[in-house]
Amino acid sequence: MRTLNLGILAHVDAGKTSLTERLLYNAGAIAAIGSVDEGSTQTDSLALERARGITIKAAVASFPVGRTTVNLIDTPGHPDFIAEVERALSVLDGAVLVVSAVEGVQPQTRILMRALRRLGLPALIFVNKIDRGGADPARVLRDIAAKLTPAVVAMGDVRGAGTRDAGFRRYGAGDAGFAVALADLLADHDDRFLAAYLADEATASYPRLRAGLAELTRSCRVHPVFFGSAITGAGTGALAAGLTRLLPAAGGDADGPVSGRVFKVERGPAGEKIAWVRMFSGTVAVRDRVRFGPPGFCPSGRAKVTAVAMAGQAGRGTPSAAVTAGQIGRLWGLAGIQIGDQVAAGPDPADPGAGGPVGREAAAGLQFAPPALETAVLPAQAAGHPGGKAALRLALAQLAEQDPLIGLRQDGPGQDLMVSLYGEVQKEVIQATLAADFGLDVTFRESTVICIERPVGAGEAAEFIGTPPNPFLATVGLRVRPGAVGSGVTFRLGIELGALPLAFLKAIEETVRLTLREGLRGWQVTDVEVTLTRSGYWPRQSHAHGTFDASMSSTAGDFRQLTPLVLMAALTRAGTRVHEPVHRFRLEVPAEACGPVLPVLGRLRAAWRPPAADGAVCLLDGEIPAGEVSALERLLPGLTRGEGVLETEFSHYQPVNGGAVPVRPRTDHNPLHREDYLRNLRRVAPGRADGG
Ligand SMILES: Nc1nc2c(ncn2[C@@H]2O[C@H](COP(=O)(O)OP(=O)(O)OP(=O)(O)O)[C@@H](O)[C@H]2O)c(=O)[nH]1
Ligand SMILES: [Mg+2]
Repeated sequence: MRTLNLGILAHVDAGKTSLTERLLYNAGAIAAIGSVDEGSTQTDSLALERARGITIKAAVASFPVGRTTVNLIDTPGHPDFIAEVERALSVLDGAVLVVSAVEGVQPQTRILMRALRRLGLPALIFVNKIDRGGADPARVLRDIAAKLTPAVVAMGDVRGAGTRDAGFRRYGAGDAGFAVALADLLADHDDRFLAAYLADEATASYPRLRAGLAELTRSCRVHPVFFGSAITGAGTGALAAGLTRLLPAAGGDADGPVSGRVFKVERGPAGEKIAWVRMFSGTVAVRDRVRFGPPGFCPSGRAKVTAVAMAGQAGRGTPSAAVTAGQIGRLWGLAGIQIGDQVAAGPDPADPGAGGPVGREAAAGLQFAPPALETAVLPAQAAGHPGGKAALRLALAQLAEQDPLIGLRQDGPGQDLMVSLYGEVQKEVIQATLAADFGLDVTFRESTVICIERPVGAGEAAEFIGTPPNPFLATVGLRVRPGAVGSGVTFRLGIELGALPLAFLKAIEETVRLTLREGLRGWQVTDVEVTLTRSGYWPRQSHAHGTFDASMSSTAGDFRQLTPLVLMAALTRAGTRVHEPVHRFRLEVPAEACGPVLPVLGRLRAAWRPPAADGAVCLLDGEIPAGEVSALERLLPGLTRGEGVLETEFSHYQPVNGGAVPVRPRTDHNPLHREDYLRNLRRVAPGRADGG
């Protein structure tokens, strides 16, 4: 059997979950078809999803199509849950992008299509809801070509659009128009075909054209468009056939080195951790020992797999089960594993980065913007229950396992529990989940925007072993300078590899990354290059007849403690500037509302291009600080009698206040400023300060 790991992506409510249910039913994987509206589908299985009728978590369902097992990942469409899509994208072979035949291309559709094309991920487009009143397949096809990509081809036509009897007819060899469209497409993308075709039109036999289309689809150069209805089932058979004919199957060597990627973590009935893994190479079986950790990092954990089940299998699977290259499976027994981790086996590689990240992230970093908001989660009954906060911290830590982007941390004078957010709906989901699963009542502070710090210039610092006041048995020198925009944190070696034991090197790099989570003003420092310029240690040694003596031998702990001090000193010399996220926006308002809207945009610090009139509609596009978007969303209905349509998407970071005015620090618990530097050295390790 071949395997196809398929994502279903779309704007909220386009019909992903309904389509998933229909495909499962068509394939005989379920006996009765469930409904989103009745809360009975396979993939919206959480109580909250059923109650609200929206997808919150990505869910996997499997079904056969001919000789292919399709592992389908149904993703949420609401932008607050984009992190779920992000994680799914890294394990897919192909995707179906669903577009509503009534609403057409929507803001999230464009964002998703851009991500698919950036990743080179092959995708079919399914125009759903042809049975609904107002469905206009021809208009939506034009919309797709204009707003998503011109490289599309309709795979059939629709009869009776907008009625319960709407049907889809697949084009075949007899449809001359289809053959011409395919020949044009191939000629556009394939010079050899064009030359042969010009010499002799008979080259374009129908099988040749179909084979050419499959090739262009697999290489993500063309997106075939199907039409249908998840509710009536129209067109869904043709789509299923298209999945196996047009999308590539999963590859990978089952006997190769073990390499997999965790894209979902959940808890079983007894609270046990279950990791969903996509295997890219090798095989993992029950009782295998595996190691795991973030991509490109040294492993953060090692454990024995206690049970394995295939994606479509119920329960824990059979004891002999294994998951192998190309497949998706569930692994039990890996207590410390996290979403995004890479799974490997065998001895540690000499170079922690060896092998590199697997999955689509290997080709490109994060596809979507990180959360732009943060808020404090407060236990509602904190006053009466001193244990309330501890219980809340535990519960939030469990939520963070399943969604690391919430970035749980403690902050501020009251050590509030802080989480990062995409939006207000995510807040409601966190609140409802804490109540239902943990019996915890919480409230939130008002969300505020998350900024970043970027270094302004270069700065260096060093501390030497055995040289007071350095109390640690370690020499660390670091240079900080600005990195390219979007490059994150780059760690470089300015010393010879081998000059320092690998464990110490790892300790320094990990500590550098950890320390940069809070810069001089408390925000994450990013787009920064950190170079290790000096290093030194005392080898393991003992007194004459004694055992290992920590007072004369360097340990990784020495490097972990010294690195933040040196790094913050270097960063202080470099200086940092606080940047806030900025969104691109596109606003459609009735022409007469344009006048009143502009001053409001100005107050919200937006910048825009001259408005364009399109009949009775005024189109505005420009940029607005992310922190002002929710205010605009609140004001818009009143300004436009409910007719304004706003699309926003992360664009870039800009210096707060143009960089002119110093920004209030985010927290007050980053004490490592230059004047405190030496004082801190003594304070952090008083025991060592004299003895070292
Ligand atoms: N008439 C009609 N309604 C549909 C069709 N597909 C979905 N719906 C309805 O559209 C609504 C949303 O469907 P879902 O399947 O939940 O959409 P989704 O894309 O999974 O939504 P999210 O996961 O929340 O983004 C439901 O009320 C469905 O019954 C269709 O083909 N025709
Ligand atoms: Mg859904």
